[in-house]
Amino acid sequence: MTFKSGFVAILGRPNVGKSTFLNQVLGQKIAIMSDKAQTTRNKIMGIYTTNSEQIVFIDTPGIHKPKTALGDFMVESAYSTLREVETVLFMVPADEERGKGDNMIMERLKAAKLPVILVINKIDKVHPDQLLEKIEDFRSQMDFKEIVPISALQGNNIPTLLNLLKKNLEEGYQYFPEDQITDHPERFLVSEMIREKVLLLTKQEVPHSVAVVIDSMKRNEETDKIHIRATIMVERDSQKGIIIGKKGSMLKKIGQLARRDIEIMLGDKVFLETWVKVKKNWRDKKLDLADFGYNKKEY
Ligand SMILES: Nc1nc2c(ncn2[C@@H]2O[C@H](COP(=O)(O)OP(=O)(O)OP(=O)(O)O)[C@@H](O)[C@H]2O)c(=O)[nH]1
Ligand SMILES: [Mg+2]
Repeated sequence: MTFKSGFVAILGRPNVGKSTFLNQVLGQKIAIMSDKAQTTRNKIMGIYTTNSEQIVFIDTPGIHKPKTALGDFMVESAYSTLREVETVLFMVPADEERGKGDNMIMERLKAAKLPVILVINKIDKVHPDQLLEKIEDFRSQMDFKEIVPISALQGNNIPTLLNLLKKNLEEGYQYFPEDQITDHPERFLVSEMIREKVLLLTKQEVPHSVAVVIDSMKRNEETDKIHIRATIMVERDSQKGIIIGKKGSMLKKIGQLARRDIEIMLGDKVFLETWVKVKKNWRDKKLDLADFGYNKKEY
């Protein structure tokens, strides 16, 4: 039997459910998710492997109008995937009107000349009639290879989409070993899980102002736990106060929730120590961006 493989990008505006979809496909959480826009900041590979095929999905930051150097990095890194894939999944939400953001993305997709599958997500939120209108509206804008409505959250129609992708794969290598699920090291996933809890528990500008850096991560022979020391970076003193909370209550909660996820991911007991540090306007400082994992060289 010949082996088939291919690279598939997941692109779209922020908050449409790209990372939720990736995690559903893999049956494992490798990309953090939240109800805040601009959750994903780095491209992240999700590798789906069976006996006869391998699909390398690339989850990308939501495409938006950038207001900071971090935003520039995110949007550029999303578009850069167009040079790395054979197929694009363009994801839009069923419960929102097509907007300028979608139109802008479609212009770039047309120029890339790649096969594009329109994935209409969150169908659990709309009436079927509304869905038909959406399909017609998008069909009039661009020549999609296919249009597939799904619910990434509930898993509806994901097998259909996967089968479609499999059918279109070409003969190719198994690029990654079958037990490899992502290209990022555990350290990255750990820092992301901590950031996810900050997104979950804070609002307004705070989620956008946070970066998480893992200072150290190693097994302690005495406790037989993985000891992790992480620093949560914020942009202002007031944000530091919010992250720490009354008598440290917020930081404690972030740590507890993150530790639970990290233990599941590592399959090991974890001791997590978190610190908070202010780095003024880091989102517009090239050196800080690189230090915090938003390095242009990486895409
Ligand atoms: N009702 C419903 N909610 C969904 C569905 N898929 C995702 N969501 C929710 O939409 C929000 C955004 O999901 P994410 O997966 O973080 O979205 P994203 O496109 O990766 O967002 P960015 O990383 O910011 O670009 C979360 O609150 C999800 O729970 C769906 O099929 N139905
Ligand atoms: Mg995401």
